[in-house]
Amino acid sequence: MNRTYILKGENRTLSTIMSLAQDVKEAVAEIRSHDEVTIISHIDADGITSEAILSLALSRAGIQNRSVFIRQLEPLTLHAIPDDTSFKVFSDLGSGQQSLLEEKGLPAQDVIIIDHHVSQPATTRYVEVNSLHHGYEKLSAAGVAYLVAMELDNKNQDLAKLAVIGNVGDMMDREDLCLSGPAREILLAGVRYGNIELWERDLNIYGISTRPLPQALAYTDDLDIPGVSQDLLGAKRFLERLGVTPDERRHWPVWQEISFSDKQMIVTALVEQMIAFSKPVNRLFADHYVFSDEEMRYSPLGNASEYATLLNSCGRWSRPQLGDSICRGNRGGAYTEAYKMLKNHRNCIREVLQFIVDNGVSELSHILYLHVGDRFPDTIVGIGAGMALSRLNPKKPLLIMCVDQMDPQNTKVSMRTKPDVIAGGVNLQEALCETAGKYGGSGGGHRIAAGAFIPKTAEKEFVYDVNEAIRRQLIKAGTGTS
Ligand SMILES: [Mn+2]
Repeated sequence: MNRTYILKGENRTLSTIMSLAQDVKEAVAEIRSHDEVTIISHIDADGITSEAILSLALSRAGIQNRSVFIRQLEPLTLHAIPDDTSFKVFSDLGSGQQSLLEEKGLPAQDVIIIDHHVSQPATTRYVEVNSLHHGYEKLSAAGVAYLVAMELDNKNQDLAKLAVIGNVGDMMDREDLCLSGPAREILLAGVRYGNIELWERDLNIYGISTRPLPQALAYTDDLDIPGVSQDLLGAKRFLERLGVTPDERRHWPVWQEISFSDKQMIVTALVEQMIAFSKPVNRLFADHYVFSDEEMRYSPLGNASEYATLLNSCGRWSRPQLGDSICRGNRGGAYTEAYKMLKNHRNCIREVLQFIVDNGVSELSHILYLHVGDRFPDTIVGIGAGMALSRLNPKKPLLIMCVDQMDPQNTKVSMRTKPDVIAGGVNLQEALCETAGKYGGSGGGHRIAAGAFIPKTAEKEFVYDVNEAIRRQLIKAGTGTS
């Protein structure tokens, strides 16, 4: 709850992470032997930061490189991978689609995959540097990319900031409310370098740099504060009672500019309020990663989670290069453009969320589901689903379907759930992959958030089968009933 620069764990270094370090070392030796590299990366915040880290590190090492961003590695996007002699580095994608790389005719010696998604090996044995293979579930592709960059040259420590943004963008901090394991080591490297401030055990709200405090308090999904959560007027009254008020232009302060003593007062009042209503306070505190090197006030670049949202909005709206340009330090025109994307993105997510809340979801024994048709771009439906979770039955994963814009004969499926559901034995990635495969579709992702494409005609049975798959998972884990 203070601006602390915690350096605990200083005695542990990245080199203690032996097996992963070995893979990184071998990958870097391979990369070094090529003088022309193509980076193929994903369009979300983790993909964009991974690409920026790799590209900057390669350029600094004098290795010529170019980048290609793709929405998803699938048969339709394979053509984006250039048919040239350059060495191909896949980042934040590739592990789960190795058979496609094989189909594309890429030989094993021309490829390295830097990823953290579940691996689906093909006959061709591609080299992967994948954090999951070493038991790190909370290290995203940008984290692995940073390890690669540091192995190339330990002067790349400034890039830890981008790695933190990528990890936060992929929610690696959400379960524990802080980055942990190697991702935390990377964070601490950035703190030592000096472009990251660690605000430990601060208030767990989203939007500390740009969101007026009443909004931030009322609409943070993670919290359930009686009289404040989901109640903007209530949040304003709560703050006013404490003497925290808008200025003469009726602008409320943002959390980042509140004084330490006011922060303490607000947090104390929140704790009292929650305890009075017997609400658990275990998710009231979270670490924030603040970027004091960003000079603009009220800028979404001021902290890792808002920075990640800005990058996501560039990617989701087909401008990943714009996000990349921001990561490389460009501001000015690039920033103005990216900020416009962010505004648009936020409005659209709000609409998805409102649609879900207004229309309600259907409920099966083990999941909730909804079809949103073609109302929203399929790239943001999953984000809306994640945000809707806290307003629905938190015990059941949410499955949302929408029309696949690339091919309306297909349906895009997004599933999201909460950490305690995962702790109970649920694995969305497994459930979707296995069920989609049955209908000739494909899936991928993580235990807590996953997606799939299926033929439109299979929708109805698919939903029931996923419900079954989740039921089986719970039984297997001994936490479910038949
Ligand atoms: Mn990722």
